[in-house]
Amino acid sequence: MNQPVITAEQAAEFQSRGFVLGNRLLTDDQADEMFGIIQDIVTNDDNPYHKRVYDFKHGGRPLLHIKNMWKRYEVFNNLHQSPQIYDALRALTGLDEFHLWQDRFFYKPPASGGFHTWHQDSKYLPFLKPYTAASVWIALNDADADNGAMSMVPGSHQWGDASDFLEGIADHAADGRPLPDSYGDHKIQSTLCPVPRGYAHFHSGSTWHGSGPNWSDRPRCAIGLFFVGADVRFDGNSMWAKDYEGKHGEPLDAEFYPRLDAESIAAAHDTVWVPRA
Ligand SMILES: O=C(O)CCC(=O)C(=O)O
Repeated sequence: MNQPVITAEQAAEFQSRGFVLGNRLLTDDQADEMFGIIQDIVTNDDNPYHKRVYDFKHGGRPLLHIKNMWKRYEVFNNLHQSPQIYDALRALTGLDEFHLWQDRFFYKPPASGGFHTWHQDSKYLPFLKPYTAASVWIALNDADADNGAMSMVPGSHQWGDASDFLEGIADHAADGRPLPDSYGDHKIQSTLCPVPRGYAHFHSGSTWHGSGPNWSDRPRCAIGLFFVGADVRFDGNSMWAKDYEGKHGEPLDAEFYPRLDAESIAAAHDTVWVPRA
């Protein structure tokens, strides 16, 4: 599929709201193939990665995840090299060069699947400020209100580091409890973000978001790809730095964090690159 995942209108929406639903990225067959791989990992004891599944377990309900699927399976390795994702990132951020910081699947089992606390991704990113971070969240099943789609707070990407405030309301996602009316001078109004299977949803690293439990009899599975601008510098002093490769103050090493630029995308797909107008 080669249609753009993000149009100019969608890029403008991302810039003003901090998130946007993009267009279809994967065919149903591609989404099903990825879902099948993840479903096997989480349900099959004999799968080599089964024991490496982590559980956020917020409120005691499972929210299963593994990072760096790109290192384990070719289909996931191909995903972050998609020219559509690269084009979308350029349109959303105005940058031309990125690193994949990590990918991570998020799996909520039918009926028991748990919520994800309200948070900003930037809290967990060990980089010296300022930097640009944007995530692509690709639904591998239809995600909706019943099976735990994400919700986002429009405009919150412009409100700075709200970690302390968000910690106080993190568990509101457990039961759809409304958020407080305001944060400082800002009015808080969360919005549910359903994503059909195969579609890509984008959010900024600073956007407030969370997701509810899976009350349905369907699984809810997605693969999230977390990208940063290639000009980031690793913050070795961050409390989140310890599990990652990197030297304080240095750029990211493409061996551990694949680099996306015009050259890498053209090489991956043997296509002629058309620069942005
Ligand atoms: O899949 C979810 O419910 C949460 C994912 C998330 O927080 C993210 O992609 O940043």
